[in-house]
Amino acid sequence: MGLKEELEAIKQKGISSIAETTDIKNLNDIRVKLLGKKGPITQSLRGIAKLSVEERPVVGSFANKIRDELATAISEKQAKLEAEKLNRKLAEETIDVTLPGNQVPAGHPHIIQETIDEIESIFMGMGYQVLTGPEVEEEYYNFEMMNLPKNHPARDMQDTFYITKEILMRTHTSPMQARTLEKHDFSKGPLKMISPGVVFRRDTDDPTHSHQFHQVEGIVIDKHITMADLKGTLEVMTHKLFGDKFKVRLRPSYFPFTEPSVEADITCMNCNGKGCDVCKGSGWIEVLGAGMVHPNVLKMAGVDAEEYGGFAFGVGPDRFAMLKYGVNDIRDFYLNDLRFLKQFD
Ligand code: FA5
Repeated sequence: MGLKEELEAIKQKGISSIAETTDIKNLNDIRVKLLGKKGPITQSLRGIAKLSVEERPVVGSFANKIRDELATAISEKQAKLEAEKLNRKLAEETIDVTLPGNQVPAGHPHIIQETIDEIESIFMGMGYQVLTGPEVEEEYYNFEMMNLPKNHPARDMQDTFYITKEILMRTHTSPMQARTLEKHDFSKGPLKMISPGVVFRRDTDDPTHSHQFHQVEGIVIDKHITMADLKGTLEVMTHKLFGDKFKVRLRPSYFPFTEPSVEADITCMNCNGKGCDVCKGSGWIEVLGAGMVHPNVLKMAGVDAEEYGGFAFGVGPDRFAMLKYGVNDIRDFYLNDLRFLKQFD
């Protein structure tokens, strides 16, 4: 057999083994075997020396052509096998979009937070700014600036967690009245502010009392503000929160930082006003304290009490949430029992 025929036979054999293989690894072995240094083409070219000078370049370029053809056949086959492999993989991994998805449990804001958010949006709609203040507060702002000097008997109304003699856990959000009054520039307009937050008292826990609860303070100071403005504002708030579902009553009360002072009660949600354990037999739940800001509070904060005056209130959103969602024990809000919380999803 001449060298050319030998090369042609190598090519045919190579082409058919490339065609037969179905495996990329095996194809690679074929490449090494056919085209490598020890492969049949290189081996047969050893015989080129025996050829005439004219024949050598002809057979040499024929050998190169065969090598190129085999290399092309191998890479084409490789591309084909890889495409097949990819298609197989894609077919195996097809996603069945009709299968039901995995439910990811999602949380939601606590209902007290939702109640606070609702109160905030009611007051923002009436042009109030929303500010927050420190929970660890100075005795000076919590009491002194609220017209409760040292040894004032009304300090006992709010049993206090003291950290030092001068630092305490705030017992109400009212210190935010003093803090904002001090800073407010009345030449730029009236003060209308609410301040939500957590407060702390050494109260004994019961269905309507917790030692840690929330308040939303409110204050409006301008010229010519009257008690009727306070009443109207509280009516708007309760109406927007509860609709006509509950009755609201205002009764005279006492706070050292307001004069006159009132408290507002709402029909007990548990007994609908008949009297039960939750409302201690009264048929009413107290939800807020309010009044006309005492001139001493204004004066201490550097505000001209002759010219300016207004009202303030402190509402208990925990009690609102009890009424709104029919919860008859405030402690349920703080136990974080998922069975309780999930009811409000
Ligand atoms: C005050 O704390 C006054 N600072 C409110 C105020 C502000 C009056 C501005 C005048 C002007 P009182 O202690 O009554 O007031 O609390 C106000 C509201 O907080 C109550 O009406 C009630 O809704 C809620 N509250 C009071 N104590 C508790 C408690 N232990 N647990 C849950 N809510 C409470």
